[in-house]
This record gives sequence, C-alpha cells and structure tokens, in this order.
Amino acid sequence: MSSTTHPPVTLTIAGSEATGGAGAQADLKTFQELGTYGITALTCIVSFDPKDDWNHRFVPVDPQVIADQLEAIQTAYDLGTVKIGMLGTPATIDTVAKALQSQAWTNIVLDPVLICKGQEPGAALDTDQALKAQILPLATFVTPNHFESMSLAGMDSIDSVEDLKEAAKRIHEASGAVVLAKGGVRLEGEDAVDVFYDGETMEVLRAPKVGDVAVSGAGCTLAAAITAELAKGATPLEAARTAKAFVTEGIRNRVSSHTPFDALWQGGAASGPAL
Ligand code: PXL
Repeated sequence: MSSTTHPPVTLTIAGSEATGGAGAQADLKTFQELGTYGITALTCIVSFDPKDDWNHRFVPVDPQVIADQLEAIQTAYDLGTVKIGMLGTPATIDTVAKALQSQAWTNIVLDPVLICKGQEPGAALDTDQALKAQILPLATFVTPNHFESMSLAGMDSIDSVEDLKEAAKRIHEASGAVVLAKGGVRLEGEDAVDVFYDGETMEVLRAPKVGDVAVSGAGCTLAAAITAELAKGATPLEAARTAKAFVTEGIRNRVSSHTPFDALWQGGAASGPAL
C-alpha cells in the first residue's frame, strides 16, 4: 500500500556551483538533511577555473528560462517558503522579483550574495543596487556576511560585536526583515559570532571557531537551514540557533578536495565523519 506524504516544501532560487560546495547544491543537501522537500530554480552556473586560481566563471541562465522554471514550480506547489541565493544580474533580479510578487509568502529568506568574483565590476554594482532596491524589501529574513553587512548598513568597517549589532539594527530598520548578521571568522576572538535582531530581540549567537579559514558553503547552508526550519514551523530565533549548530557540525566534518578551500558537509550534523 502506498500513500502520498506531505513534507514541508522549500524552494531555493540560486546558482549552481559546480564543485558542489556552495549554491543550489548546498541548499538542496541542507533541505534533504533537515527533512524538507527541496526544489530549485537555477539562476546561473558558476564553474571555478583551476587554471586561474580557482576564480569564478559565471554564466547567467536566460531570464526567460528562469521565469519558466518558476512558472512550473509555482504552478506545481502551493509554496510558503523560499530562499534566495545568488542572482547575479539585474535581468535575473527583475525576473525573480516578479515571481516573488506574484503570490503571498510566509518566509522569504535572502542570502544577499553581493559582488561575486568573476563578474564585471560595473555589472556587479548594478546587481548590488538592484538587489537592495527590488529583493531586500521583499525579504522576511536576511543573512548578510561581514562584507554584505557593511554594504547593506552603509558602514565603512565592522570590527567588533558592537559594530555587528549596529549593522543588524540598521539593516532591520531599512528592510523590516529579521536579520542574522554573520561575523564568521572575520571578527577576532575564539568564537564565530553572529548577531540576531528582529526589531525586539537582539541576541548574540556564539560557537567556537573551527579553524580560522572560511569554508565554502557555510553561508548558503546557514540560510538554507534557516529556510528549512522556518518551513517546519520554528520561530526565527529557533531557526537561527538550529542553523548555526548545523553549520558548526558541517564545518567540523568538512570535505577537502583539490580546491584551495574545504567545503562544509551537510551530513556532518547527523552522521559525523564518513567511515
Ligand atoms: O557562497 C556564495 C555562492 C553562492 N552561490 C553560488 C556560488 C557561491 C560562491 O562560490 O558559486 C552559485
């Protein structure tokens, strides 16, 4: 006998990172691991170039093809929760903004991936501005890293937890979204510190740093884990706490390859290192 099941459905609108560490691949693995049914609309394909110091080669997906994917997805499922990762061009941002505005959402989690290596500086600036103008105001939850926090908060430097709190406050006031501003390994000290602010609660989340080198996929995985937890009904603060623990275990059990950086392993939290 068989019957249909109804796991929470989570969509990521994100790019492919071919080596599997970041982007849509990281999002889908995270969704699976945390018990949601993962769906992707691909916005771009990033292929690191081993002949050029592993820099990004970036190819956008045609906006009509992005619109087609979203049409199929939004017609197939009654969605309430979406994660936005790398968009990469103003044309992609227009297309994604239209799709987001075409229905009501409970959760729009934005990982505000700003300027990406391998893009034209001029094009990247346009993209940065379009993301702030068209996508950030729609977000219910935003997860800027150190650099993105400075950019979104209009601050020249973030050197302390107090600075990170100020950034979280400014970004919340500008967007209305719940903010998790990530210090990661960029702030000095023993702990990887993130600041949560929802307009009322300001909470500093800490976990001991696992090494002091950033690991590929940590930002994508954190936002994807928040997305999955919100879809399962967690509060924003619970989702942030669970996501941070999931990322810490994924970094502890990271995967090395011939790239100069290791990749987080989404299976780390459940299984520990592979035998
Ligand atoms: O980690 C940011 C990121 C997001 N999405 C894609 C990427 C990267 C970084 O490499 O390639 C597709």
